[in-house]
Order: sequence, then structure tokens, then C-alpha cells
Amino acid sequence: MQRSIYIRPVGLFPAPSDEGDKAWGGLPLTGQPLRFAAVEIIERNGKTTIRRIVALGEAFERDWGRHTLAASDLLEAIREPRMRLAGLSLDRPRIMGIVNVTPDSFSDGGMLGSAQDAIDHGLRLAEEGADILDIGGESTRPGADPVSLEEELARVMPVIEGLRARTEVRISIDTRKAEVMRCAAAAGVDIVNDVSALTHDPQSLAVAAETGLSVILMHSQGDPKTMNKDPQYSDVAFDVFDFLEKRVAACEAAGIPKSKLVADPGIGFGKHLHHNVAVMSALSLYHALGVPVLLGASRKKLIDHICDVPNPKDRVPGSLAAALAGAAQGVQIVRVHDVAATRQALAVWQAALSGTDKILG
Ligand code: 7PJ
Repeated sequence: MQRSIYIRPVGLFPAPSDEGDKAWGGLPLTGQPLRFAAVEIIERNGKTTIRRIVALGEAFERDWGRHTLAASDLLEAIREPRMRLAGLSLDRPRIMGIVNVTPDSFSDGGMLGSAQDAIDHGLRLAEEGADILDIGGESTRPGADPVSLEEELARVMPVIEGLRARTEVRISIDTRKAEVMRCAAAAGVDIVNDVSALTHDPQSLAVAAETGLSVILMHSQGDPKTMNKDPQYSDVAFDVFDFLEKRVAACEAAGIPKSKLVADPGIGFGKHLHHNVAVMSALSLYHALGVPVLLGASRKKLIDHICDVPNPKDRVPGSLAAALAGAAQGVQIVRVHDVAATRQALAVWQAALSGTDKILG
């Protein structure tokens, strides 16, 4: 099912969130020290999409006819402060550091061959300022082969156990398998990160609910092996919104409250370059889902497509630009390989934006 109206906050500017709701001063965005000055209203009918930017005053005064209820729900979702995620406040951009435990992972594959290396890597990222460590044992990069349950457990469990014993930092498990979610939860992870948004494994919705953990729902089209061959969308940014909205509803129906969910448009997952940049330029749209938004663009192929950098290790500057572009649209979590560099970039961006050095803790 397709929505017929979407609302995207635009004109984001820094402001304390406790200032009251003066329309002329913009409206607060998801409880962050950011406000939005206007909204883009998108009306969609089949293949036709009409987009226009209107000032807040006009958005409120106008008669939206049959769209009125939908429009006010979306606006409410955009403004509402987000709850803490696994205890983490989301009033400033949080950094998720990537800990790959896959011999074939595309950007640091092979480097973290042993569990001890992965644990050391995770501890280093925590020291560099990661708020969350994302541990993954199944490479989901385009073209990757699936991994058996036994192999995936053998890769991730020692790393989860090792890190849990040594750091207080939140840990997420990047998996599509219900059994991995169950074992990881028992070993003390805080968050489930599923690139299939709990669609790959028929058990995963129930198991994720049973664990009581927070869940990151990522959009993807097709399976990793073939997903980037010929992805099809009617209008990618909005098709992704519709998918994520449905997955949020499915989670709520399964007993996972909205306050435990995060939405991620899934850069590079069943998307060509023009799809990826369309999604990146529309990121603030996803605040209307009413849950925190995560962006994962670190060292991804889109940076190569834009700038011709075949080696993922050379894509750090592009990754930082992507993280800042996300932060500028109010994204609450960025998933990155280069934690120290991202932290530095976000801190300077925030200081320059707000005129104070007191924002980033
Ligand atoms: C993502 C992910 C992402 C979330 C991977 C890579 C490929 N999980 N797992 N979002 N990407 N939530 O790191 O390039 O973008 S694996």
C-alpha cells in the first residue's frame, strides 16, 4: 500500500528544544536541539508525485481536505521527542562503530581474523567514542554468500562475550537469524540490527519481541547475493518510507513497542547510485515514522560511484561527508567504520552549527 501524503521537515536550524512551540521560531525536531522552519509536502498518487515546500504557517492554515488527519499525525511524529534507545539519549548524533567478524567483509575483511582481534578492535572503537558497537558475522555486502547458523554463531558469540565482559558500551548484533538474536540476547547484547527488518527469518519477529531488546529495521530490496542487479522502485525515497512504516506496524503488532524501534533506509541494499542519493537527500522524511533514524553509508560503494575511489579504505572523507549530511537532516545514529574521525567531524560540525562547544558530551 502506498501513502497519499508525506511530510518532510526542511530548513533545519539549531535551537534549544525547551523554548516553546512558537510557529515563527520553527518547530522542534524529535527532541533534538534542532528546529525545522518549513515542511515539504509530498502528495502521491500512483506514479505521480507532487512535492512542494511550504512555510509552517501555511501548512497549519491550509485545508488539507481528506489528508488532514494523516498530515497532523505525521507532523506530530516529526515533533515528538524520541525515547532513550537502550538507555542512550538521542538528543545528539550517536556513533555506532562497526565490528566485522567476517573473513570476506569488503572493507576490512581478513584483518579481524580471530575473536581476540575483533574484541581488541571493538574496545578501541569504544575508546574512540563509539556509543554502540555493531557486531556482525554474516557479510551482507552485495554479492556475498550466505553463512550457516553454526558458522555465524561461532564467529560472533566469543566476540559478544568478550566485549560484554570488558565494556559498558551498548552492543548490537547485526544478524538476520532468529537463533543468533536469541543467543546474542542471552549473552547480554542491547540491540538487534536486522538488515532485512525482521523479514528474512520467519521466527525473527517473535524472537525479537521475546528478547525485549531494541530493534533496528533496515530497508533492503532482494537478497544480498543479487540485490543490486536490477532494483526497481516507483519513487525510491517514498517506497522505502512505505516499507519501513509497514515494518514498524508489524513490530508493534508483534509486541515490540515503537519506543524500541529504529528505522534505517539501507544505503546500498538493493539500490543503484541514483537511488542512494535520492534517499540521502530525503533523509529527514523518515522522522515522520515516529522512530529514531539510522544512516549507514560508511565506506560504501556509492562513494566510489561519486568520486572514483575503488579501495574502501580510501573512502573515509566521503564517509565523513555522508555522516555530516545525515546529521544535518537530524539523523540520530550513524553507523561507521572510522569512529575517531567521525567523532571529530561531528563535534566540529555541531560546534560550528550551534556556536557553542557544550553540545557533544
Ligand atoms: C548496514 C548494516 C547499514 C544497518 C551493513 C556495510 C554492509 N546495518 N549492516 N545499516 N550495512 N542497520 O557495512 O557496508 O547500512 S553491512
